[in-house]
Amino acid sequence: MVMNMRMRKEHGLIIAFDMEDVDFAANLAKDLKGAEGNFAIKIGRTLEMQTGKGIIAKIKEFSDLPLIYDGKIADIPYISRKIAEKAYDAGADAVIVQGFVGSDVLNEIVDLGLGDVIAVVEMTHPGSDEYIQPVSEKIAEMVEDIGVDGVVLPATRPERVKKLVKIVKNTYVISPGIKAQGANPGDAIVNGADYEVVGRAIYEADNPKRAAEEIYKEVIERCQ
Ligand code: FNU
Repeated sequence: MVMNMRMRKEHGLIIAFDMEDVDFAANLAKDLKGAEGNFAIKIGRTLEMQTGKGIIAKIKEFSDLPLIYDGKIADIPYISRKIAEKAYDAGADAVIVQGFVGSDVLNEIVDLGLGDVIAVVEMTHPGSDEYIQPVSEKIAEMVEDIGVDGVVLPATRPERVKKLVKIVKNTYVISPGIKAQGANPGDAIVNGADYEVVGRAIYEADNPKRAAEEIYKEVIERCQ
């Protein structure tokens, strides 16, 4: 049984591993070992679909960074629990679950006690305004009451981060949307987020390790 690492409420950069080349992913994980900064790795479905959950174990083998499985779990409690269990067993330290599915699903995964649970409260894309944003404050209250470890808030809407962090006082906040989706490094952290999430701007860069270090530095400089 692999020991899971809990993430802390501190500033850092989460690198989204959404690439489709498994060897490239493994090499980047190795490369990041000596990188300067506070990093975590988030494995998305596009990478997972290449090999299945084995990719989580493979990245774990090459990296000592916290590993988040971003399956955006959104199913009935029984199936959601199964997905989360498989991800934790494969070596994930945290799993991402949709908040809109309701408290029974979130409780089911929190009760496993196998690692961090990160709930999506509001998303980064424009369509998030249609159905999620009108209820995201209620979602934030619900996940705070349940006691999840972390939440996702959109760096693409810094004013929403500022508002929603006041509700989720006891969790860490991770915010995607930097660069490829239009937000600037630091936009979420200066408004109260703890980690920013960056995918394409790192794994599509000529030198991904250097890009990660540079973006990390930019983010940290903005909060000083
Ligand atoms: P990049 N992500 C997101 N918006 O972008 N988990 C959300 O609301 C959310 C996410 C993830 O744009 C997305 O799946 F809840 O290339 C991807 O892995 O920097 C990453 O954040 C953003 O990638």
